[in-house]
Amino acid sequence: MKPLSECCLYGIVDTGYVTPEKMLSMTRSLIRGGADILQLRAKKESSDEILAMARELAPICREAGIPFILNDYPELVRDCGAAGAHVGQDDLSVAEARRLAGPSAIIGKSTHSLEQALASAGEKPDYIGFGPLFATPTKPDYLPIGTDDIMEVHRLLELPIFCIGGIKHSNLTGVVTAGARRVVIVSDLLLAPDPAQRTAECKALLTS
Ligand code: TZP
Ligand code: MG
Repeated sequence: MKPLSECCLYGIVDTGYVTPEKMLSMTRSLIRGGADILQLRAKKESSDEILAMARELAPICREAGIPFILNDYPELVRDCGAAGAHVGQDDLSVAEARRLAGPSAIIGKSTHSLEQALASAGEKPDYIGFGPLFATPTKPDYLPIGTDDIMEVHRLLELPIFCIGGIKHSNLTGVVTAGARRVVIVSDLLLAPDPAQRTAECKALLTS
């Protein structure tokens, strides 16, 4: 499986954008476009529904050699063969998520400010999300933090940092110039006319 250190483009298959019948084909499109790591994010579905979806997506990611991460539900990680789980500020602690998901699981944590990133790094997640940089309909209740702290968070922390929130192909060059090395992109990939192509275009901007 691709190590996190080699992951720069993180895609999220979000059921807020993808209908159930498109989940598998969307996952394959993002992989074809070069997504390095994928997450299943399903905010409205039950844990049984999430487990069923995850059991279908995990083998596709495993075959592609990329980590498959569950948003929340660390207790389902082993059951579905995911590589790990992602927890938010109001979810379980990193330690508790790791205990449930298993010692080799990847545990990621959302952070929404420089201060929170520094505090959360103390919990020893495998990576953090940092954002939302920009206002985004995918997470409408969060205040955007802008790009000013991106350089500083990278200077202060060693772990992989994925900038997130309102990042699109059209602003990605600016985000990279502001210091981002890794990004999560959700709606810009999922809503693109050709998600695989959009993924490839974003990947090119991150690896050139
Ligand atoms: N956490 C912070 S912003 C965000 C999450 C899950 C949503 C990012 O989605 P998009 O569509 O790439 O702005
Ligand atoms: Mg959560």
